[in-house]
Amino acid sequence: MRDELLLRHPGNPILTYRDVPFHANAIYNPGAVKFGDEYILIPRVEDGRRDNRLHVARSSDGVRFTLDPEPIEIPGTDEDRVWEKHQYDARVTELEGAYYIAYCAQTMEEVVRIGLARTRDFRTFERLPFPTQPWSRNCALFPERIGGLYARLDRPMSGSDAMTFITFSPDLEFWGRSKPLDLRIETWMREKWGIGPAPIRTDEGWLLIIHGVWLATNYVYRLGVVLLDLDEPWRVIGQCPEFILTPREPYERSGEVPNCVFSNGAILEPDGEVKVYYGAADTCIGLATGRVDELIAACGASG
Ligand code: M1P
Repeated sequence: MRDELLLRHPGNPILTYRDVPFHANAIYNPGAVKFGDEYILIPRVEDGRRDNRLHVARSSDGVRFTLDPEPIEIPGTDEDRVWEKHQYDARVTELEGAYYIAYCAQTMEEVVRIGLARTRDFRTFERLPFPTQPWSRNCALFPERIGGLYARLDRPMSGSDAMTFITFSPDLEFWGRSKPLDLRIETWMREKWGIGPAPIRTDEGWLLIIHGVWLATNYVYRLGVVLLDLDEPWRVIGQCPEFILTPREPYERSGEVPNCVFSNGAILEPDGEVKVYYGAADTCIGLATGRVDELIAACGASG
């Protein structure tokens, strides 16, 4: 049934802990990208100790994925590794012939900042300097330079006043010129909001899927969509007032974090279909699809 702008895949959930080839608690919140003919997901896998690592999952059809048994290895110093007790919420951006993975890097004491890795083949990974200090989450790079500079989105950890900022860099090492995104806060996202997958370029603007949180007895996580100006992406030029996906199915309603749909990976297909991969209840992975023109139109712009 289609009651929002995104249509759930009938095979949902498409990945669960049963698809993990070792003792795991959960698999969710995957980054997503097309790599040649292959679909790549980079999910958050929670092992039997509940430690979080990033793995690569591969598919030829975008629905049936096989998970690499070993986590992604990002070479680094002992100092770097302090930040690798947990790695999660990877967002993948194809940029200038390489793939950049921005992820949450969290210490044993639960201090979290953004880590950044680069790959060209999804087999070996290279570490780049940490782009943020603590406390930062929900980060993705734009897939092209803006005004000659690399650009990223990220948000301080939490809280209803936590804003998402766009920040620029000449070299992916030194970052500055931060500007907040001027989003309108709707009721369903009143507690907090953050970005979803990396921004998707369209002729009408940067299509940005977001997540929004409402505090009922507990948090309820939903998905929404906005459109950013192509040249001045801190300017929101369209915003869908309604959520585009809300927890309804049993696997979204119940799990480690109930009533949660959270996406950090989407793929725009050549025919205009948008595949949105999402974590359901911080437990498993669902797939929902929409049409790019309908998502743009929902933001109040013509598609
Ligand atoms: O548990 C729900 C989500 O909580 C966090 O997201 P945010 O910082 O935006 O509230 C993340 O831990 C995310 O992975 C998780 O799904």
